[in-house]
Amino acid sequence: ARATVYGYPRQGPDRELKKAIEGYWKGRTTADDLREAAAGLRRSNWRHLAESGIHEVPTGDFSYYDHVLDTSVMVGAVPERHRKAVEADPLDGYFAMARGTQDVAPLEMTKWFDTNYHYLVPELGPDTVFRTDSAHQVGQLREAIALGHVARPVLVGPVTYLLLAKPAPGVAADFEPLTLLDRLLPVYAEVLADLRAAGADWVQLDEPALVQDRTPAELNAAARAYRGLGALTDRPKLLLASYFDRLGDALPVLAKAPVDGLALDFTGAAAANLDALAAVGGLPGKRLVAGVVDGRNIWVNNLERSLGTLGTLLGLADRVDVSASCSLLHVPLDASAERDIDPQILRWLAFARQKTTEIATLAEGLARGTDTIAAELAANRADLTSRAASAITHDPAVRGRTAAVTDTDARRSQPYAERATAQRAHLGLPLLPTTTIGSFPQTAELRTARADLRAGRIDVAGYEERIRAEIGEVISFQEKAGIDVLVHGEAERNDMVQYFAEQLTGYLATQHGWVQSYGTRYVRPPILAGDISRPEPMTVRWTTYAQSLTTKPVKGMLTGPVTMLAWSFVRDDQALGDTARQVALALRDEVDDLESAGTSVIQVDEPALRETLPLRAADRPAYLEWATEAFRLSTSGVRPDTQIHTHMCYAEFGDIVQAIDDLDADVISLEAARSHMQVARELAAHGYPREAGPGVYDIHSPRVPSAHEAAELLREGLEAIPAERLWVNPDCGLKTRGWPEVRSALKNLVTAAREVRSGLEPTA
Ligand code: THG
Ligand code: ZN
Repeated sequence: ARATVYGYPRQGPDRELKKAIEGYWKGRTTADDLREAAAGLRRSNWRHLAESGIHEVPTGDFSYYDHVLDTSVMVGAVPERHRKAVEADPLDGYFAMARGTQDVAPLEMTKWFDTNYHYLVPELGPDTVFRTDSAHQVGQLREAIALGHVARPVLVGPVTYLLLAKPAPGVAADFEPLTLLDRLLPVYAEVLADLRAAGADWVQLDEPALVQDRTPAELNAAARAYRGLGALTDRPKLLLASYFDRLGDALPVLAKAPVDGLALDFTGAAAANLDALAAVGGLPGKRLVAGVVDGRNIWVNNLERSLGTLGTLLGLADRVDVSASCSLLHVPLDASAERDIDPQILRWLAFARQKTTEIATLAEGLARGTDTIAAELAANRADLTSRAASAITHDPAVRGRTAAVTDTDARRSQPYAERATAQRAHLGLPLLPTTTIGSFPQTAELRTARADLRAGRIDVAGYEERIRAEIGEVISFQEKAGIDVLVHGEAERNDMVQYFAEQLTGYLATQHGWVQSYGTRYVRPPILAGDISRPEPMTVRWTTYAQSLTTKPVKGMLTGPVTMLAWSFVRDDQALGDTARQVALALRDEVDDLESAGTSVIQVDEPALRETLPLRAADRPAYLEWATEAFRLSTSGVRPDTQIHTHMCYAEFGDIVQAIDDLDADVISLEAARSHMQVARELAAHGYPREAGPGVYDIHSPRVPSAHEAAELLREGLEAIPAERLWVNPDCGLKTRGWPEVRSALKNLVTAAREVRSGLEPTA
């Protein structure tokens, strides 16, 4: 058995790649500097892989920005608007496709399946002419071979590539990119021939799109694609890979394809691939790469269980190799770099480097017998036992409390209509009340203050003084601007998930656990390691300080339980719904404390509610059930006259309107400016009964909307939502914007609200 992986974190131990690329963008370094830095990172990644016992290393997975964008370049799918830039300079043209320029918009970006990685969406149409450019793939392969590695190029497969694409601008919205398959396959055939000529024995084609619900026509297209590629004579051996879920109906199709091997995920729900593979009679005469080490979580593998799976698989294929379930792109690089995590807990964690060692150990055990890895198995058993028996993962107080939760706990004490009356009387807001989503610009001074605190240049008291000063400015600006429901501005928070994770028991933050979100942007997802509790209030101090400065209501601001899970690494030893419930109860205490401290409006954001939706429709109702329950559990402990807000962004919400309704929040603010209030019409069509603030200021752009423009959007909103239930707010938080834009935009927004208000008949 051999050990392999499909991809590796690109950034380097100290995010050297981010620095190299951003330095090039700023004109501080040359293209050659960038190429050299990138080659150095690849060289060191391959060496690490080989030294930890990986026999076959991946190539082509390394990217300056995104591997789907690399695939678009490989097949010549450059949008018309970027062609000039690409012809003038391929590297700058590549970055123009990724980020846009002064004159042209970038490709759209969206989530890579249900991970937190974002890819650039290919734009295709009936006139797309594909053209082969195998330089990226061939270049990396040659480098690895020259360094003495056994290398396997990894490519996005043609079916997944087309299924991830969307119609180019100007192309009919119902155009199906998959209809281009027969034109695309010859390009893949040329790339395969080029890779073989460059020395590839095997090439991996990734088809994760086949783990989603697929129509018979789409499955037929996949079958046709691999019949075609399999029939080529001038080609390397083909390894057809899938991951992120079980294959379902696609498994028999792939098992029959005339390729030389399959790479299958056997972790989590994808463990169902095992029985499905047995049911089709296995893969006689073929290679099976078994993804038994979870490539998306950060927990040590259960080596004995994996060996059991591998043993079963030995009877089902000609040859069985060992891998992670998917590319290691989705986990941080190295747990041993963490200095602030309790050493006992650190032993439970496996980042990319630790996972490659696990894979190598499993391959060794499979090839030479488990005696050869007896020491590793004993250590692994001890780590698993320590985790299972730990007081951190089993807090009786938390367990007792979650077990005692009843349906009543997750329901407000009064129906919405009665709450709305009480809230109107309590808050006394005008028609079309104005508010913001929560954050105000994160200024250079705030970042400096945080850096000063970390470096010990200022103490906690000095830091908090700076935060209070900022809150004072934010409150005073909002009062002058005439906003009705104020916020404190979140000066004290960097990343909101990290901010709460740092204050909750059972949650770990990392120092170096960076994971690529998109391009050169990274996040450090915290780790839900144990049972979650809240030792003391987290936000009350800042909210009450802000409230002490004004007579207008100040909104309390929290991140909801579903988003806390979605943007963290979650436990694999209990159901997600159980973890969500623990987080929900901790947040519920915070909500109740805010209310007791005099906060009448409390917002609990759930921007990730839509993005965590399971890949397969059959799994969605159960998810939405626990997700909406967790939200209600966190917000239902308040009085009827306390107003609960929520906020969502980054997605289209048409298909989860029922779930939004089930949250039973009194007010929801949503991203809507770019889509001209589309979401307001979707809420109206559903009969959404509560208050809503579809955004009238697109904060993802530096453009400041005029008062007239905002008023036009408001009037569009009024066609769907009656004035008594319509709020006026931006699309999202303002932390990424600059103060000058924010000042003008919010003034215009208030002017628009007043203008539209004055044209309405007084109602109440
Ligand atoms: N927090 C967390 N996860 C997230 C988001 C978040 N996942 C989804 C979405 N939001 C991702 N969006 C971004 C936006 C900006 C950045 C990263 C992800 C970003 N990162 C800084 C960088 O790479 O330079 C580093 C930020 C830091 O220092 O913490 O700009 O909001 N958890
Ligand atoms: Zn938002």
